[in-house]
Amino acid sequence: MIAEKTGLSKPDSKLAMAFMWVTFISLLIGGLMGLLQTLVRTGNFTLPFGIGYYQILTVHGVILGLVLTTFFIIGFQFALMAKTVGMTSKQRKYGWASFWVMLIGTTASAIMILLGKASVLYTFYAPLKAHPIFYFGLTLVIVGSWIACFVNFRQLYKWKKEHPGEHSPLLAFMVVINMLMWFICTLGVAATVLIQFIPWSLGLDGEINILVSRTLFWYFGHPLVYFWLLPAYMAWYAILPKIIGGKIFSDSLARLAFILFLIFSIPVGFHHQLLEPGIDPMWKYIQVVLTFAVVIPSLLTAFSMFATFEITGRQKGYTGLFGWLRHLPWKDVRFFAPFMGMVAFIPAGAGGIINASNQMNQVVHNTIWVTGHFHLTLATTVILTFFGISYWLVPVLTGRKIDKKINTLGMTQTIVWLVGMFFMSGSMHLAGLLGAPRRSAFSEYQGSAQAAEWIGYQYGQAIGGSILFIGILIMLYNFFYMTFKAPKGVEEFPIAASPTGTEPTPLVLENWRLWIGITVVLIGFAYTIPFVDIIQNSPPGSPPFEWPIGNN
Ligand code: HAS
Repeated sequence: MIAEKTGLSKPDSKLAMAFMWVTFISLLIGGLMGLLQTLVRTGNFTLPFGIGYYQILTVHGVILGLVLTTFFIIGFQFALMAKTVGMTSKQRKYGWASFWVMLIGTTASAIMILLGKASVLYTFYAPLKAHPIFYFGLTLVIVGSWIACFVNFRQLYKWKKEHPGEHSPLLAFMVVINMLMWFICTLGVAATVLIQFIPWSLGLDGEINILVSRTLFWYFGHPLVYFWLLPAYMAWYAILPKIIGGKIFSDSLARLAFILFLIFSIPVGFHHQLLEPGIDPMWKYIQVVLTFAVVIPSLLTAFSMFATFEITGRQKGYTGLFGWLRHLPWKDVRFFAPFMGMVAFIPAGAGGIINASNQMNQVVHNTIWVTGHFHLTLATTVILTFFGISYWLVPVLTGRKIDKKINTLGMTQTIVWLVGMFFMSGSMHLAGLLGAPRRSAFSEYQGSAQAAEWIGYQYGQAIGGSILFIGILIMLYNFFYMTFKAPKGVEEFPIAASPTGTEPTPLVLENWRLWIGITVVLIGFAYTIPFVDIIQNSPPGSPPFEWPIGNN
């Protein structure tokens, strides 16, 4: 009965729900660490039991930035694929294999961090060295995610064979683009972990080439941010229109935006390394130009969202320049949370463009401005959209319905989150402009006059962090309520229809060979010469640097 209306069978729901559990447990652990960090940075709080600042910073970054996101995304995408193109029992088995491999990897890495043997932050920059099990754990997380990639590829392939000449469902197309991008970019991080970090951490290799490791990391690190963003865009393009009572603005435009992400999101990693010596400035310049190219699909998305809202409003009879804004379902959390995420993306995206501009990057690089940037992009735009998705997805998976109580709590949670983030991310941006460094346990720098300018903002961060922690507690309550307490029933799996009477989507948009080919050529162009140069002109490698336990 439930399967008929939501289109998800019980076994499909169980699989996606397993990923949701890890997501929300991660939210609790990672969020608590974030709260502790902001308290330490006020200068008035010391961590108990010899726990180190960099230890909790690593837990925070790894659990929220890598674990929560990857589990939510893969679980959500499995649900989308099951709904749109179906999932065979064999594919589901592989889906479970991906879950367990990722979970074992996560647990192994988390144990090492908690034991104080991997306080290397989520970027695990060399020459900071972690226990080899930390790197093995990360490898398993990647391998598990690759299993999910191939399940998704297989699902679409099978559907296409059974529906010759038809366009793939938009959401399935988007999932496959995201997983293709993920697969290509994780090859970089897998290479540095397997070839450089693991032998080095086992003591088989005395030294590590730092620039090679960071270049391979950022080859992965920037597409990683779009791996987080694209599932939010899936919801914006194909789910929100249904929630507001409209249709997708343009199927072709949505597909084009996703293809542009595939092509342009990878050959841009140097914009994270603009201040690093050893990379030819010409290649940095080329990758900055490509970075500005990857802004285009986000601008297309902004245009498409405004068009969706306006067309739907006018169809409902709202007139005037901005009259159509009134039709939006402001009291429906499934719309309100992602919409506020969109609004936050306007300043967040502008911040990204500042970061990418070479001269301005000199001002903000390695300051807490960058931390402010990713709390606005990832922790506001993306996470608020993920929360918004959870308000219908979790009830769909548990066979319950979103009720008035959870809707009101969800609205409250969104507002608490926005207020908390306004203080925390706002303070980070401002302190960063005054030069306050990121990744630092210190607050007063032994009474330095310059650091005194930052203290007020550090209090602002602690106030924001505390409000955000309240937001986390509300969200966890909501998750438990939707899982165990909400009234039983059939919740809608909202997927919008494509517009009628428009030009058909061009077939070339599904020419996978063409798009993968262009992606590979562009990566080869942007990376081959500088990478060979980096290897040929390397300075001596570095021996490992390890934190003592209690790494304050
Ligand atoms: Fe970034 C650093 C550049 C987007 C995440 N970024 C980071 C780091 C993270 C991160 C985690 O070039 C730190 C990494 C570390 O640990 O060192 N970023 C960009 C650029 C974009 C960008 C150009 N970043 C993101 C997104 C992230 C993310 C998205 C996570 C999800 N970022 C950088 C650079 C650095 C960096 C440098 C390195 C800094 C350094 O020196 O270390 C672009 O993709 C942004 C484009 C976005 C837009 C906005 C479009 C707006 C839309 C909303 C429309 C609203 C509507 C509703 C319709 C152009 C789509 C409005 C309705 C109303 C009624 C108002």
